[in-house]
Order: sequence, then structure tokens, then C-alpha cells
Amino acid sequence: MTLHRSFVIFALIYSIIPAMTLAKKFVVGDEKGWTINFDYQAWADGKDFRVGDILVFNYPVGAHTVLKVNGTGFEDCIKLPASEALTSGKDEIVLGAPGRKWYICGVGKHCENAGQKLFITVQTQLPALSMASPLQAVPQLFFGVLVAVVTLALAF
Ligand SMILES: [Cu+2]
Repeated sequence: MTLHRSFVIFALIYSIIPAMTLAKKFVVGDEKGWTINFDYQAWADGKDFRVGDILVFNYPVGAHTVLKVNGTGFEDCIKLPASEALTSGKDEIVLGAPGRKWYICGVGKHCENAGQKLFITVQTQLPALSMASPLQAVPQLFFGVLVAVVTLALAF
């Protein structure tokens, strides 16, 4: 029995830990992607950005770029040298530190005239499971409980 019990505990821990630390991927603008004339503040509103999460900027290569700027750069659409721009059309940015982050498009007047700019605030990583996104935590927990139940059923 000792062996089975430890396996149950292992299964539960195995299922809970990833749920706590699971990074989320945010596709900026969802199906609209990174584009002009889209309200990115409305998109970001209510979203829970955490350290370790990933922003994905999708756009046709050449049509836009992604520039990480500071608050002033965001307000005034100050473009950094093109060499600092992300241009792959499927740029992924890992949110490495908490705090405010600003991104703009460096093409033409997209930032100034078409609102292609995004401002988010990144929170520190989740301290407890209870604060994890329920949608992501539930399947993990469900799987863990399922494994535990099956193991118990086999044990008796
Ligand atoms: Cu653009």
C-alpha cells in the first residue's frame, strides 16, 4: 500500500505544479493580430499578464514591426532604430520582469495615426494555485485526480 499511496501523492503533485507555473500565451489582437485601427487597450483590459507569459504578435511580414519602447516612446510614437525592431511576422516576447511594458509599430505612421500601440502591466508570477487561470488549472487537476482514483481502484 505504501507504494500505491506515494504514487497517488506523486500524481497529485505532478498535476498541481504545472498548473501553478503554466505560462500563458497571449495572441495580441487575437484573430485580428497586430494591425492598424484596433483598440489594443480594450484588448488588454482585464487580462492578467504574469512574468513568464508570452505575447505573440502576428502580422504579414513587412506590413508591421514590433518595437519595445518606454512610456515616452509610447506616448509620442518615438521609433527606435529599425535594427531593434522585431520583424518576423510571428514575434514572441516572453514577459521577463514585472512592470509596465509598451510596444508600438515602427512602420509609417501606424502608431501615430492608426493606434498601433500596446501598453500592458505585468504582474509577478502566481503565488498560489487558487489564483491560476481556472481554465488552465482545471484540466490538469482533473487529470491528476483521475490518475489518483484509478491508482486507488487498482490498489484495492
Ligand atoms: Cu504597423
